Amino acid sequence: MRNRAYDGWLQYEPVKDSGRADEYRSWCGRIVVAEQGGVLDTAKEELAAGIERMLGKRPALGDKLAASPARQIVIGTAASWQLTPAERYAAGRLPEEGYLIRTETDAPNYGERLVIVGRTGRGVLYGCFHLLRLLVSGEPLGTLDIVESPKYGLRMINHWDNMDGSIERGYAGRSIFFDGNRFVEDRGRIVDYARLLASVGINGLTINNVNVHEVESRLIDDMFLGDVAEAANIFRAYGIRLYLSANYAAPITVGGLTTADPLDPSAAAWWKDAVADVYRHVPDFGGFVVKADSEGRPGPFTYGRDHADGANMLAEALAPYGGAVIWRCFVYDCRQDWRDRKTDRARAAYDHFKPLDGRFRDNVILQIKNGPMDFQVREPVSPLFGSMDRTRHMLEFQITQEYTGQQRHLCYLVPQWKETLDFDTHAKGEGSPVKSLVAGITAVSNIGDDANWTGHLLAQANLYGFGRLIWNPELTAEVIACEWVRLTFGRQPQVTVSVTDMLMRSRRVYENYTAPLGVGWMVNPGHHYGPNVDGYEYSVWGTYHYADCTGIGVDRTKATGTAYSQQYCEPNASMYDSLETCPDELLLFFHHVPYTHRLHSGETVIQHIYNTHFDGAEQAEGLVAEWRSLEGFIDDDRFTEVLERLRKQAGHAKEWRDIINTYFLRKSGIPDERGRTIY
Ligand code: GCV
Repeated sequence: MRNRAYDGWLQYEPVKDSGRADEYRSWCGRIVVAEQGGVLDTAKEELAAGIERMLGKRPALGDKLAASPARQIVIGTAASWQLTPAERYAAGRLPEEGYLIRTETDAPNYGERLVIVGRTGRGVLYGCFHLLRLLVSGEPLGTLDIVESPKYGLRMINHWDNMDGSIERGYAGRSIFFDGNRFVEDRGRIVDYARLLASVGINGLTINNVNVHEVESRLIDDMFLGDVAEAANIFRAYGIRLYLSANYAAPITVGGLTTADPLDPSAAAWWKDAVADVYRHVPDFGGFVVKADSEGRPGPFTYGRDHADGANMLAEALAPYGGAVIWRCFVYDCRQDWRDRKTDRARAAYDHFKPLDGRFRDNVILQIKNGPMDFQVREPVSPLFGSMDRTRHMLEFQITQEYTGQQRHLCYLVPQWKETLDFDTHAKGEGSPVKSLVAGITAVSNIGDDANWTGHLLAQANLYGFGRLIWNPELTAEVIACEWVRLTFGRQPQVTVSVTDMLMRSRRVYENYTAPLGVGWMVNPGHHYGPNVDGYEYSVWGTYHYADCTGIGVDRTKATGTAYSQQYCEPNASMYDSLETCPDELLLFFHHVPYTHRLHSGETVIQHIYNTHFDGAEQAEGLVAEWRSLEGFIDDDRFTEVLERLRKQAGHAKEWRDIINTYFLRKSGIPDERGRTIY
């Protein structure tokens, strides 16, 4: 039986409106593609298969225009002799991965055609997926004139999959790549995943965890390179380049050397040989993602060297092949002491990397998490963005919901990502948003081998939304949500309105019943699920909120705190530093205040905590009610599985509410103004 959840947003239901179906049939009877091989073959196949599902008939395929049918679809690049000279010219002028879709009715001798033209095969593939989206949306085809290209050249996904089949921070089953310390035999699921990613424009991917353990270190040697090459072939057909996470200490653990010192010629020579081997197997290999000197991973610090030395050694080995080193900036000292009020994890990435600006080779890209801490539901944007003029850097988001409900709670993350992209760093004066400063964007995947890929079916919206947003960061979170709902559940207005509304509200709901005012981290240590206000307060990882009987929050101001606020450019530095101007939602990230401190909203901090927690739990119930109103509009299987998750979320939100409220009532001794039950 067909599993709709598995098909994600590529449902391609039969077109119901008979007038529209007739119109589509008139255009979609034949696909002409003169070029062969690679991504173009995939584009042709995807288009033909999608049309067949929607119109019940597979289009004829050919390499020449035919006299009949009167209308046809023509796809190709500038090299295609079936396009008119003007179309080929236009194709050659498109950006690398751009495409145009046009209805052409007046070129003599060419007939009526719907053309999808790309500068490259990848562009054509993206254009075909776009046309399929138009068909699903019921758009007329008679006057199409669309030109599109992605904002960023690097649009990537990172997997934190281990070769034993487990996934670090995975909430949707096990790895689709690995099991039992080898690659899986059945690669069908990998192909289906590549389709989903390509359909939203992803063009790069790592398949293994940035914490590279023993077996995974060998992905770059003969033991696994054959399998790596096969995986790369699958992704290449969908325009996606394969990268690997590398173990900085591989010269020792894999190569048997005694050192991985970046300035020791033997280590550098070892990497050169290793890289040459990788390219023999995967000629278009993208490069390495490296987590070094972070959370116990090896790195150049062992040898008294810095991150530039380490990254440059790898970059030199990759440069001759056009490969890149993506070096992560998630570097901090995870052993903190609560007595030391100056050391601050939030400062760490900037303190480590800013002084190295200008020292990295051209093919090094620094990968910076959106916030200075670690993917909390609310934290400020990392001040590293825009701080390094002479270093290419990219942005890292987390689609997997480690701190945002682990795909058991609904939390649509696109609004959060948009806030990051739109944040004005002022690095080059007013009007320097993050989105204009980065060379690319990546995110940690949220999929596993669960039948619906993401555990919570509605979490598919985050994977879809990530791809769409980084293709075009000007799209609104709402437009993306709405698009996803229609593609996934069809175009019934009740469903579109309700599910879009649920998605759009969900992050605020989650934030309401979890950690208040940007303070973060009130979760159980280790697995990071469920409330535990002091979970990290009394742990060696020390990610503090400093709540006591008088107040709460981390003082990161210049005068009395860690001075983290000063890592931002003006006017952001002053805005965060001052109690008068710091936004409420980040107040406790930057300031330690008494519970009686009055927010800009007019509420006191303590009353805000009570109110948001009561509201959040109620709003979580509201999500259940809203979903229930869709019974009968959505097929039973998908309806029931989402309902189950939402019910559990509502129950868990109450637990959050009660634990947080009770904790702060007891700490502060200040009762709820509205006299509600706090245990
Ligand atoms: C892959 C957080 C997560 C870790 C993750 C790390 C990282 O600390 O909890 O599981 O490790 O981030 O991004 O490297």
